[in-house]
Amino acid sequence: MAYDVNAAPDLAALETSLDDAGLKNPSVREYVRYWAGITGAERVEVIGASDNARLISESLEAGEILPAGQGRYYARSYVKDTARSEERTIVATANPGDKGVYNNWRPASEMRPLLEKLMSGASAGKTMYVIPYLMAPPGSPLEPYAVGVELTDHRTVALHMIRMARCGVEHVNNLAEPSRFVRGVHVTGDLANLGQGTPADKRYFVTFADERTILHFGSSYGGNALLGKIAHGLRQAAYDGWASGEFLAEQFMLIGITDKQSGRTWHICGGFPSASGKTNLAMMLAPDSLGDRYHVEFYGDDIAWLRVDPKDGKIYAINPEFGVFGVAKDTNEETNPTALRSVGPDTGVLFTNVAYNELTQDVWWEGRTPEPPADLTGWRDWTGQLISERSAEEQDKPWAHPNSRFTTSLTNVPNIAPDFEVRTGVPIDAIIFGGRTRDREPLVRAITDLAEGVYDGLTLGAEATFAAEGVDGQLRYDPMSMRPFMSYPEGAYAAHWLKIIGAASDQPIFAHVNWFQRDPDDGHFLWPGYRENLRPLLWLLRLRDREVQGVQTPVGIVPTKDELDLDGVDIRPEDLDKILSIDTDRWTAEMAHREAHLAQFDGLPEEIWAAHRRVAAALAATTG
Ligand code: OXD
Ligand code: MN
Repeated sequence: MAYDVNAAPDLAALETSLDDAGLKNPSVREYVRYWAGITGAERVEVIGASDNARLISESLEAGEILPAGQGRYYARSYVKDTARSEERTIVATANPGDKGVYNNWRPASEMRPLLEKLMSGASAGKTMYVIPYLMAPPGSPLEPYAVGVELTDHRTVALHMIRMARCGVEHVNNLAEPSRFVRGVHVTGDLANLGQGTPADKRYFVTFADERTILHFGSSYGGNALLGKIAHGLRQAAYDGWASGEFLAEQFMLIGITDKQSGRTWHICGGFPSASGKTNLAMMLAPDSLGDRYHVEFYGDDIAWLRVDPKDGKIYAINPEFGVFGVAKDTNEETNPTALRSVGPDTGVLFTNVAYNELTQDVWWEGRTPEPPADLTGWRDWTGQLISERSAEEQDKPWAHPNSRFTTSLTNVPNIAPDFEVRTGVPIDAIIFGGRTRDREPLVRAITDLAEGVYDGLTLGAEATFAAEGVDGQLRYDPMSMRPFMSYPEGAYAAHWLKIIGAASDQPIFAHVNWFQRDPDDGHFLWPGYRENLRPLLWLLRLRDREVQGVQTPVGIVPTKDELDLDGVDIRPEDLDKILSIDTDRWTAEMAHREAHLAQFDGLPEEIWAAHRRVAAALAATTG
């Protein structure tokens, strides 16, 4: 193999640095030694949350980040390295039976040497940061699956990790099984020479799921480089949850809703394909007219792990993350005031690829305010170009990258749930799915049958946004919003869902929600959205508690007009009728697409096909 373990520059210095950091776990030390040898990093530094201030100073000094007001920071990524790359993301195992439709499976025996070769000597001259982390509230029953160590040769990535995960040697020093941790190696590579998006693309983002090893080469963008989040928190954890038979790991938000009158709190988790408002929903506040009675609490906006506690038969969810890696675009006082508070002074927030004013240290992104700042002095776009020097043709280009981000810790979120770190997680009352769809999908339809709920998740999708993504009017299916993160075959995934949720004696209610129906003539949104989205959720919880009945339709139960609390909502009566009704013709057309979509998946459980046939038959019965 093209590496020499002894090439690590100074093995004695490496041992001293591990000793000084108090890193005692012998398996972690062995792992660090091995990869220091392969990557040829000049030095090794073990870091944790307590190193944040020092790393910030060093990064500012080196010009890797810039100050963005008091206790806020800003970084640009390389121009061709601004998003997750799904086509370069692979799940590799020893078992060809692990191949699914979406997981881009490859044999581990092929990928491992390839990655080791790419990483060989690729961190020469750099520091390799060793970041032990925990993707769970401390003491969680799922902790054995949550321990990891990321090695990264990029200091800004280390700063992101400190915000997004619980980091420090304490998470690996006293493991019952010292070798049981996820091994994640991130090597940035020579970004200017990786052929991103060309046939000669050299980037590889590989999860070796059966080895619990993640090797990512060729990016320093968060979604590819923060290995605790997506690669471990979703792909690896989904595989672990399936292999152990113990839990589900899903790209889900998680919230609590408290009725201040009764003191009761409900918890809802759910999946939404990207650009369907998941972060806004997770950070939602109660509308003014309901604020005296209800309080919405934030647990997480992107990942939930779900297990059943045999003691009480309830499903419990944790957010394994410690931060929010949110999309900046369109975040403003109306869409998400909570997010704005979470990135205020002294939050330590790290902005990526937004527009930056080098004189005032202000940041801006499209949708932050209706118009960009009028005075262009000092403003640079996300690529670093002065806005004032843009040519006539460049005038319309966005100032911020559409995928520009803010990275902030959960503790900065003003409505963070007081028990967000509770060991057990929180009991789940409802599981919801929702995509951005301009017609057909009503405001909310509730599903009380497990197989129909799972079927609904598997047929989740959002409308194609542009030609490349699909056919107009047809959904781009994104099962459970996990399409980019699926790590094992979809048929087995559906069976695992039925098994895990089926084991709960206290079943959650399922629902499909849609805030995005539009008037076909003038395009206006039929439902005001944002904070008002609490209303259909309250209806759903009342349905679960049998306080309302709703109306049974072929595709679920929808609220009657009277059951929805609409006090203070500005909505036209005809729009309300529309979002509470079922368009049978459009639904019937959709069923054919669903059938083709599900037929791709080998071994889909018969319960799911039966659910599909039940819905189809119910629709046929109403059309007569
Ligand atoms: C994503 C993210 O890419 O959460 O889904 O960043
Ligand atoms: Mn996500």
